[in-house]
Amino acid sequence: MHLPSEYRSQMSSVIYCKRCGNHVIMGAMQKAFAQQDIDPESLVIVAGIGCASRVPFYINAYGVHTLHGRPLPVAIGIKTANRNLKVVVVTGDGDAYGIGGGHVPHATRKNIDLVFVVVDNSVYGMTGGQTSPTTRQGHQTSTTIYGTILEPVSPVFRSLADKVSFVARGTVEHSAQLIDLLQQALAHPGFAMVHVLSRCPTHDKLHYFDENAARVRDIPPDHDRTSLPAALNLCLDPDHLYTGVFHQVLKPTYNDRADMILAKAKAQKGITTVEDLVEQYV
Ligand SMILES: Cc1ncc(C[n+]2csc(CCOP(=O)(O)OP(=O)(O)O)c2C)c(N)n1
Ligand code: SF4
Ligand SMILES: [Mg+2]
Repeated sequence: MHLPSEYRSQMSSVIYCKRCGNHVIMGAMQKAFAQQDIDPESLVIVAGIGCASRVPFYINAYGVHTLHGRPLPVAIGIKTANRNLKVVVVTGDGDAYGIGGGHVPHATRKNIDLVFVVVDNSVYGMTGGQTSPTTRQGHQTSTTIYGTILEPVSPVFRSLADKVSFVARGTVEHSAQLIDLLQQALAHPGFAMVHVLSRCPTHDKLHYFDENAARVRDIPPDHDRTSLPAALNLCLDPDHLYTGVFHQVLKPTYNDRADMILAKAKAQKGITTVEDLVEQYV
């Protein structure tokens, strides 16, 4: 059995500002890893660029700090190369849905077995609080001083539309629930998206979550998480901002399907060894 402290890296100084949501997220991840008894030797944290994406520096596990918006393709490569690894992507709202937005639907439709933690503080925190894809319409940011014009992207809605096999939302204000959601995501065999409503107190004084705290509700216990229409209804409810597991179904992962195709090809071509395969091309 592992302890949460075993997942703390040797890096002495954490760059996060006071009250930053990333402190809560890191603590929740360490507790979830411990409760799922994940060996740090078999854990890989993959991140892009941004404040949220610095998490791999502070977790005692293998860590890959990739390019801005590129954690998903790197994570897919890692999981495909070594299926024994537990792969967790930590990304920001800008990293995931701005520069990295093109990668998301291709990763989700593969149902690759990894956890995708989207830390949504609704701004580009690291670079000074610019508007991000999830900034709500009318919100003031450092680049939209009269309010953001565009409608925001909804990470939960997009995931449901892409039929992601596990979709959940938590917040940094409800750490016990967040630990539970991360544990469920880690245990899920397939692509598991956890949208975390976070905060950037340095650059976003009027945070969406604070303004909407009264609308936050736990998903009702009788919600049928296997029903996509029921999940969409909860997500689109104008009066409530739901937290919990919206959707979960079991379906073959990318690696499962690759194995099936490989078995079929081997059977049809009579290939049983690597030598048989090479023989076909010489
Ligand atoms: C190719 C490229 N473009 C732009 C940047 C500058 N940049 C660094 S972090 C960032 C935004 C990160 O926002 P988000 O993903 O929401 O993370 P947060 O800092 O809010 O946690 C940007 C634009 C970069 N590092 N690389
Ligand atoms: S700038 Fe914002 S997101 Fe970045 S560490 Fe500070 S509070 Fe956190
Ligand atoms: Mg952000």
